[in-house]
Amino acid sequence: MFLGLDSSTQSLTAIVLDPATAGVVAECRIGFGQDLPQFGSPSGFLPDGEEGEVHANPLMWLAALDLLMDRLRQVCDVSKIKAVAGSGQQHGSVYLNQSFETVIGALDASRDLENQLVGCFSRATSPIWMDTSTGQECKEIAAAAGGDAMVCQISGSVAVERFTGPQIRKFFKRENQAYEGTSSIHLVGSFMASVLVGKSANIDFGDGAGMNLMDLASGDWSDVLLDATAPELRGKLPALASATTVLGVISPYFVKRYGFDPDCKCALFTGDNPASLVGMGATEPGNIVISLGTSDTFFAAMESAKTDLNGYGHVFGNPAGGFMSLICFRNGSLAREALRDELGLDWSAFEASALAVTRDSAGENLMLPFYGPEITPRFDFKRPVVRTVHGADGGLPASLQVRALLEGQFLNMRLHSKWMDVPVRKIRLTGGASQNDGIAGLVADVFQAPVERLVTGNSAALGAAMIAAASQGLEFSTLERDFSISSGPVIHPDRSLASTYERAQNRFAELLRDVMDAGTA
Ligand code: ADP
Ligand code: XUL
Repeated sequence: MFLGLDSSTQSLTAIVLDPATAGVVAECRIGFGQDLPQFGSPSGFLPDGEEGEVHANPLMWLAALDLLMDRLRQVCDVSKIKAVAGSGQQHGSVYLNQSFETVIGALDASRDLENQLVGCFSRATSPIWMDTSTGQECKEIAAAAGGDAMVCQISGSVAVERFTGPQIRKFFKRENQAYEGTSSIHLVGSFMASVLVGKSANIDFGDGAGMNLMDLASGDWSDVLLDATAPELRGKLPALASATTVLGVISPYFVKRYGFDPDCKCALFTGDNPASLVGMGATEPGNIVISLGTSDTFFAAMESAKTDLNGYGHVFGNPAGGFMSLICFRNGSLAREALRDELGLDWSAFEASALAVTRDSAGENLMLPFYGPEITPRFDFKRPVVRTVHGADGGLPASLQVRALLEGQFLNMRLHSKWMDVPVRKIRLTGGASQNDGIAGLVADVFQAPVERLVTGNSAALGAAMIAAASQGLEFSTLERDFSISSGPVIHPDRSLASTYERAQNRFAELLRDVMDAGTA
């Protein structure tokens, strides 16, 4: 059996699969808000950060790992697991002092991880992907490295606020002594992998490309970008490797405390999106994946590494080899939740609202669906902007507001994915919101493409388990055939709405331009 772990924004999930029976044997989830309320992070991060800062407590991820393992051993025989791999929310970084490697190399199975690692951090909290506070550092990095085009050409993305390099630079500038006392900097995923294997783990090409530090062409850290970011940085970063690299066997801590086989292998952790590409059966070009998690993402395997100079698109390593493109939208589930709560609905009423409205109202009422700063397009929105058919703000019945928000989200996605220049022939939908039929139907209509969902909901954890299996010699193509199985009927678009959404997209683009040009929202 193979175990995949996904350490994402709001939860830590495990999926165990058995290739012999092509079945998922067990699935467990720890929700940071519900299961670990003592960390004061109802949505997985520390609320009320100033100036766009969004941080999380890395001790919470460790507490979740102990809790998850404890639950997992109650529902499956973990001694049969041959290999583990994982994924983490991308870009988030963990800053460690010199005691880290010693502590993880000699963990005491009678004490929990949180208490043993509490002294290993040179920075108490970890900036995560929602952080928009490093605009200045992005400018400085671009200037030092020879301009945006150069940063994009080397790393696959222009310098981006949430990416790790700009975050590291800000730490170096503001907390210089703590930066100097930092022996190693890990991504969320490589940090979790290090704890599992009991030594510092490599960063994989999928997650490494989300740092503005990796040279896509060589698969090594770029000296130009390292120098533009912070001094002595190479020595603090783990080496890069491909996701299926075997790091070693699982740490004795997990053998003694939870009953793992001492010979259980650990492969790398990649990013949640690259892992999801695997879980969705999309490692070969052809399927577009839309993931509706805390963030919404739009991604696909690429024939060749094409970059987006507008700065919205990214190129990451594909865990099965080659590259993938990705665009990330910050106002995903949290925006849907905000409107749901404003209207006093639950998800089924939200779904009913999206399904209830007639075709006549398709694309009529426009909403810029942003409840807070957005990264695609990059703008400090404060609240949604609504333009009804009558031109006035607000005043719409609940069902039309739900429709306008969802249409706005997918029109924005459609608009900003044009640079990829790939025909959207088929969409595979995943993430917490993908089970919502109202949402899935609107994705099909706005993109005018058939939508499929898969049997397994958490495609990142599934993909991670598949990477664990691939690290032991199984073929990705076989694993995708057996595990990336679509559930239920394909959702077909209403073709009569093609020109409606073409027009709506143009109107949406105009409204967006007007609001951004005016500089306020
Ligand atoms: P992440 O991996 O980023 O933690 P998930 O993919 O697990 O996120 O998605 C979690 C989100 O899914 C929740 O925040 C919630 O807003 C959303 N969600 C769950 N069920 C539904 C539903 N029926 N309709 C719409 N959204 C839903
Ligand atoms: C991708 C991104 C998010 C995180 C959290 O660039 O920032 O999707 O990976 O899921």
